[in-house]
Amino acid sequence: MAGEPQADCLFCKIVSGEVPATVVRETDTTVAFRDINPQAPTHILVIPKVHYPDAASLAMAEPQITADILREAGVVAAEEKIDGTGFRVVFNTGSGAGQTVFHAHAHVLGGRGLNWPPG
Ligand code: DGP
Repeated sequence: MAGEPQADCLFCKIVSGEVPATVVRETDTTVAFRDINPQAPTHILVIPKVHYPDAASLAMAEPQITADILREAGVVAAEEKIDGTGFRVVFNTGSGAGQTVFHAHAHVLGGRGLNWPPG
């Protein structure tokens, strides 16, 4: 059923605690944890507890949880003190855009200069 945990999903296992992660924040609907392969001094992933394969499908089904993720991205950025200099929120969507884990997630990146356009 849509939104249900998937047995083969890494981020569902982080939500359940089966796979450990460095969790920095948790709400009723979201978990935020440090990326295992950071691309910036601060690199945190904010994910919904429900399973959708990407941000677009999450937004169609669960607009409030999508908003929760954006709110949490801002809260995490403030807690990490990267909001003053600027930070980036990225939803890689599809393998051609670099998505490797097919459970919706926002990357929150900051703590260094961030070029535009991204690679
Ligand atoms: P993406 O490529 O947009 O699908 O981002 C997936 C991110 O997930 C990538 O930056 C690395 C991160 N990642 C992969 N496996 C793990 C893990 O086991 N733990 C943590 N904390 N992050 C992971």
